Amino acid sequence: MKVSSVIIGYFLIMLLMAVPINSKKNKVKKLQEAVNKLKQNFLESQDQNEELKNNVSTLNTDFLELQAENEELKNNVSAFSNDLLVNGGRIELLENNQAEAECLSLGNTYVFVLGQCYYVETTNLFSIANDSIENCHDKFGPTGSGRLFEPKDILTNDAVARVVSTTFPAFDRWIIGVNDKMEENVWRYNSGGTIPFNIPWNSGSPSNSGGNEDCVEVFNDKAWNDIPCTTNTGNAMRPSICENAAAIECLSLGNSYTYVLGQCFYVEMDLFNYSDAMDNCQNHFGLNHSGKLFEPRDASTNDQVIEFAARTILPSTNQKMYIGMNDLAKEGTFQYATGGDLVYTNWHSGEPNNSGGDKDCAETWWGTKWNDQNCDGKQPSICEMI
Ligand SMILES: [Ca+2]
Ligand SMILES: [Ca+2]
Ligand SMILES: [Ca+2]
Ligand SMILES: [Ca+2]
Repeated sequence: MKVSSVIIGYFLIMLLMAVPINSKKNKVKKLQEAVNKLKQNFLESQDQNEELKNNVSTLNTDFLELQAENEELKNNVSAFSNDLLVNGGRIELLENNQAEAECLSLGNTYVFVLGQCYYVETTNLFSIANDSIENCHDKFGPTGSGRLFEPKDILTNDAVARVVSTTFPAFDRWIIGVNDKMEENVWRYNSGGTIPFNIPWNSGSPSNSGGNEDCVEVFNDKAWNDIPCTTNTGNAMRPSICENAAAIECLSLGNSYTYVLGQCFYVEMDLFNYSDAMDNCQNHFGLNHSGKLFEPRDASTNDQVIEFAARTILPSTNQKMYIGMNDLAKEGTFQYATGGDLVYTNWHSGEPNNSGGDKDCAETWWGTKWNDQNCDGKQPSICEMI
């Protein structure tokens, strides 16, 4: 009994001792595991760090590439701007060519100088400057917008004198539209306003010879001389130069204006609905004229004006512009906005179609063709002077 109880006691002791040993072993194992995990985390962190480094490096590369792209875009924009300038120049040339062709088509007594058309009177010679004034009236059409040449600046004076003298070399002096009738030696244009540049008087001029030299001629060397307006005693017979006051007035209003076949047109690039576009046209032709939406009455004017408008609103591609026709009064019957049946039409095929049942206002589209559109949309428009 005693031995067995000793043995049992021994086992008990061993058992008691074994528990803490196992517990220690577990702790060590757990520590080991924790260390392993830390190691693993460290390695993972290292990996992540490596990955981040790579990302940063990629970002740097991306950034450099973006910078390069940005630079390239800048260059493209600059090249595009240059293209626009070049095209702008071409467009101006084109306008000029059309105006010149229109001018020269009037006859061989017309010359085109610095964007303007001049009539040179070499058949009816005048000794009295006043007689030449009336002669100019109808030289640019029945509107009577012709007047004696009023050089607006010295450049125009010199260029016109040179071109006219070389085109008609049989003459060396030309009556122009300048006088000092109101006040002796205060020189004004016939249409009003004093001369805004230093007058290139010929040597000895103005002399007011005989007390009655109140009109002006320009010599072929571009210098001016005062001549009589109202007496012809021993006075030379002179040719004269006429200009188109309406064209000059129109083009002086700005770059969005064109003068086509005796009429002045304005391209409104701001966006208006049809009704506001009609109102807006009234206020764009100076103090002495009103305006209305463009009412095309012949193919030549229609095409030239719409093509000018399309070029004017470049680089915008919105080339749908209101023009002055609608069927607001009677569905299906288009009339001019200021009244009257159409005397000419240029509808695109299938138009006007009143699509959706609410298309009552005319617009340009597809080049010089027309389309019926609703009247509420805001878009550019074309105006004509009245
Ligand atoms: Ca005088
Ligand atoms: Ca004189
Ligand atoms: Ca309609
Ligand atoms: Ca339509």
